[in-house]
Amino acid sequence: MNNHLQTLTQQVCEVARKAGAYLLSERKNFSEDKIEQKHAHDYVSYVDKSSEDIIVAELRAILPDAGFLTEEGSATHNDEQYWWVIDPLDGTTNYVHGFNPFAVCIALRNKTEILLGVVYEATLDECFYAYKGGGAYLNSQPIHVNSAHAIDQALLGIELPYDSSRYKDIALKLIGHFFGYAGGIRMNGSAAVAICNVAAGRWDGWIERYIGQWDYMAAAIILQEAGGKVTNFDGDEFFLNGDDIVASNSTVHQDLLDALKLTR
Ligand code: LIP
Repeated sequence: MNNHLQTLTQQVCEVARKAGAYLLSERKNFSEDKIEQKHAHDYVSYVDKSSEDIIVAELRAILPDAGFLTEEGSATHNDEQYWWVIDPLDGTTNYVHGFNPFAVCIALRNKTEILLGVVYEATLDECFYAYKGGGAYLNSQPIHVNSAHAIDQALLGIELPYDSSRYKDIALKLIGHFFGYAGGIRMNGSAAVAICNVAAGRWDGWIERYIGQWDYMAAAIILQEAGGKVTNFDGDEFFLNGDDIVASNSTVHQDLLDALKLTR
């Protein structure tokens, strides 16, 4: 199984790079009149949809029996044993503003676990990937969290989801709690790249709710394989079907969960 997963992961990296190259080339001609709004401040364009079409077609050829859960909903899953979880463009708001980062995210999961994940950040040509039991990598180099950082040294991502009405109070309390207490606070507009930043030891923790499985699934296994910890807001490690994620270098995980208790 591991040899198979390793080969499959390399094939998925190629698919993600292909979609990433498409995103980069389309950005040269992108203009605001091509944007549609899904909900308030939640954008989509033909670029997200075409990137998804490219990915779905390639993955169908690689694993014909697998189903799909995709952000733009162009393919579905029923009772398949395995299914792909795809965000064809994570960081859409960054993309439409000509800002970075943005990424292609592809994970393969079953009912109980994530088997592999690939996050390709096209602007820096950074391909993060992992498969179960195989370690985590950035462009073929092994990556690991920085578990030496305690909370007062920790660089934390406190991201702001589209759902401002439900999250505003939580976000303000988290920022109020960590500002001046943690080493620093950032937000970058891509859940997947943020979690990979933790996996690569650049950031030490990250929190967000009201996100899709496609936003975090691929990055979550990359972080786990890099020695980090991923749970939901209650600290439960079975987070796969939820919309709330706490990701960390392990060391600061309890600090993040404790801070979330203060928001209730
Ligand atoms: C977005 C992100 C962003 C997060 C949003 C959203 P999209 O994904 O990753 O960081 O704050 O809630 O999920 O829409 O760009 O794929």
